[in-house]
Amino acid sequence: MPGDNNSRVLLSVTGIDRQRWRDLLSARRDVVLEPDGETDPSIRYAVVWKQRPNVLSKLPNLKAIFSTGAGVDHLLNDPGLPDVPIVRVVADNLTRHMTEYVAWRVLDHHRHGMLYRSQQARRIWQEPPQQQASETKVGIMGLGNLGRAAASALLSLGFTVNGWGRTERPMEGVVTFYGEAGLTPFLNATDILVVLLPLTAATAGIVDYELLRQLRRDNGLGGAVLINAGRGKLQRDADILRALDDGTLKEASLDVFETEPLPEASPLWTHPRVFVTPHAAATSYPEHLVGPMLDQMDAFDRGEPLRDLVDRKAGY
Ligand code: NDP
Ligand code: OXD
Repeated sequence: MPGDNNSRVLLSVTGIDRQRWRDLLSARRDVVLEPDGETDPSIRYAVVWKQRPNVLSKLPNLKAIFSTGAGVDHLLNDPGLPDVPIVRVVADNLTRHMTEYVAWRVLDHHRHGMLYRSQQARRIWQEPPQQQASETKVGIMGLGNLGRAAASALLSLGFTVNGWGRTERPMEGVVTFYGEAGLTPFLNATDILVVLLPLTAATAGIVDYELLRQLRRDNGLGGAVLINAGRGKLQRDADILRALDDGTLKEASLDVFETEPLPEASPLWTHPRVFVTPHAAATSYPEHLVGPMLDQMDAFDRGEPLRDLVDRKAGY
């Protein structure tokens, strides 16, 4: 509670609206932006996004860390990360936004949106053949919280959906593939690849030319499509450009990039068959997230277990 200096919350965030997070957290806890002195025993919880390196290492009474986002790659790379539980965001409104983004981009590629926009610019009245949703095979890499929600929306639109994960977690209506052995058959059965993986040691750079080459190109869409809303460092931007230019890929929708913001000089900005959004597929809004975060802190203080914990060994 505000005023109780023994349960302060450290807020260490960059690139998001720190003031909004601070105002909302302050309603129920004392919030500090910097630890006091060399070691600060008053801080019990930390709320972080791309935190200052080592800021978490000198908090002897820290009980848990809360990421303001679903992905925790920004956190796990911190050399001074203490050995306390890490909670990530699993929230309905964020999941719904991601589902909207995936459904929007899949439908746009399936319904030839890029072609129609370029035809409109040239006043061309021409209709390409349109296949049924069931004939378009969407493959979701990362069948976790976000991947599963996107899969069920796509199933309800009639698409054929494949999923790829690390461990066996079947889903009704989805053809599932797992691990290294399942990757090639998954890609070979996929027209539109949707990447919703976390960035870990095992997934960094996974979306390279070799992977894109394995997608189904000989299909009713006129080629393979990539949609990445996971993390930019999962992909090789240069390999995507090469694949687009030699016909390995027909089109791409990219929300994330190797370097963010996407550098002005990147050819991805102006490529006629690339749709760019600025890491905006599913933004974390503090108005939706702070209440449940504070409730979890209160519950943990009462001895109840934390939810949505990160598995540090797996890296997500
Ligand atoms: P989850 O942890 O719920 O799901 C991750 C999925 O990836 C799981 O299916 C997991 O497999 C799978 N996976 C992890 N490592 C591997 C691997 N080595 N090989 C195969 N599959 C693997 O995460 P969320 O669905 O909540 O979020 C996914 C990612 O989306 C986040 O980590 C974040 O990077 C990104 N994101 C992007 C946003 C944006 O605005 N662009 C917004 C929010 C999130 P298994 O099922 O076996 O565990
Ligand atoms: C997230 C993000 O991980 O916004 O939540 O990318």
